[in-house]
Amino acid sequence: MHDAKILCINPWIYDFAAYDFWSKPLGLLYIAALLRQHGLDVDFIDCLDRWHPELLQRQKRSRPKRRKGGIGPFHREIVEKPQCLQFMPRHFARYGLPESIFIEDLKNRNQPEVILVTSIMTYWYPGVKKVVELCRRIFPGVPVVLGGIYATLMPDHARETIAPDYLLTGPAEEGLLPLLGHLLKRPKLENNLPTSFDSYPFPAWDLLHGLDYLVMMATRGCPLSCSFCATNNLSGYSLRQPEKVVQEMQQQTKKYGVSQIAFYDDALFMQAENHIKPLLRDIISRKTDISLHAPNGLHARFIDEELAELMFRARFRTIRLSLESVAKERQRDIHNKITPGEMTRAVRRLVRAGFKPKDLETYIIMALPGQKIEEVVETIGYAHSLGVRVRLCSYSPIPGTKDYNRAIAAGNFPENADPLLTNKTVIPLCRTTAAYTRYEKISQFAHWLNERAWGEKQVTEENAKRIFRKKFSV
Ligand code: B12
Repeated sequence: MHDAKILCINPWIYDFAAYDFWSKPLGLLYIAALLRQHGLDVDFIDCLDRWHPELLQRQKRSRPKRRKGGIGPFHREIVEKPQCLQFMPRHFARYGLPESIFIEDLKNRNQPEVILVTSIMTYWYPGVKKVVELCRRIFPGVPVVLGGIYATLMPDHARETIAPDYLLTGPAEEGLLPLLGHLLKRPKLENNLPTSFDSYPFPAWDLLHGLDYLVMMATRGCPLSCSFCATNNLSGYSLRQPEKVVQEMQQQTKKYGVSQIAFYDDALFMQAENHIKPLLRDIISRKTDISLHAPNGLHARFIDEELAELMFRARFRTIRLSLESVAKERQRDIHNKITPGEMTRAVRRLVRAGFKPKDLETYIIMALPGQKIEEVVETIGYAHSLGVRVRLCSYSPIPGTKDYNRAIAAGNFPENADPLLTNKTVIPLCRTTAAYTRYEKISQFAHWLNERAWGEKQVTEENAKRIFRKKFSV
């Protein structure tokens, strides 16, 4: 029997697809560490736990399936597709622990005094709802506090749909400790609130069953304000001290016996001279066997020769460069983040530093408001001509962003839509089977080109367009 005052829960994912691409509930693990620092007894259930002993036993495995970098598949169970997603020609599934394991996990615990539930993507809210319903059934009367990204971006929807006892928006530290002080009748909890990201204790990774990698942030937020992105609505922008980040890397990888680290930063390369460069030099000087992954898009504009070389020597293994689009008007709109010329130079520098082009990936965005298919095809052709792999991202309209409001004003997205329709897979601005099929073809085209990335089979930019028209357009 566990006997914790505070039970933290990371809910399931409900989606058409999900894979553990370095997916961890970092925010809630920070909160758990912070509460412990304040003397509270904390327990954790991660519905996305691939290391759960009972799950592994049912799968007849001693450890989860995993690929290079520690990533791997979640357990998946097909569930009924919600009404508003019926037009999608795909199964809808719950990813993570089987429900029965989660229920057993709750029942095996003494009643906590407070339950904290996090939330991530807006369109994953059914998992949050399910978790809160089951908690209410098994621990009636225990207050449930909801926070996280969905709760911050759509507080009204969350209050109505999830009906938590308390909902806090934004970074937790400001409101949570005073609230717990009130609920647990420990007013002293309000003292010693962390003043900066560096004054947080390291995330409480020991609360998870097993780890194949760690995730980390060297910065928080982003100084830009791209029209499709919600980061500015979630937190301010701040940099951690490079030496604190390296200290965390060294201590935590040693403690947990892992060597893979994924950065969750939105703007890892901003202010490179006094931040990422000294940070990488420090890592290199320690001669660690740590591999670094950057699954979030990197700003290629800041990759000069020195940074490219530092990235190679510091063992970056996953490099995703944000390109978004080569169309000029689009680039203006998304804050002039990168021009094709800058992207070409960054790729050349990375290759000169030792990376193979096919190990580099570019993020390209598709299905933006008013974006023609030709713009996407042209951007794909350009990226392929650099020899790099293309990673297509379809646009998810995020409440509170400029593009979300524009989409509503232009009649492309319903006001007060179910957040399930903000799922990138459904091509939210179209929401039809035909549009889904059309964009699937573009994904297949990108995949086809990726198979030919670099070397003899590589296709020229002009040929790429022709091949698209001949083989992949509908
Ligand atoms: C890391 C990340 C990812 C990771 C995975 C994250 C995961 N855990 O699964 C990867 C790279 C895979 C990813 C993918 C995508 N992502 Co992403 N991602 C992020 C990012 C950069 C960081 C999230 C994070 O962990 N932050 C760090 C922690 C410390 O912060 P936090 O979770 O917010 O926690 C704090 C507070 O929220 C609060 N809190 C948290 N929990 C709780 C609980 C309680 C009780 C309380 C009181 C408070 C509280 O306190 C915490 C500490 O301060 C955010 C942007 C951002 N700045 O948040 C986008 C973001 C969440 N992603 C977004 C998008 C668009 C995507 C993609 C759809 C991109 C695409 N088009 O393909 C994909 C979708 C993946 C999928 N399968 O559907 C959007 C949200 C979309 C949406 N509709 O909800 C965001 C907001 C970025 C943006 N562009 O605006 N992403």
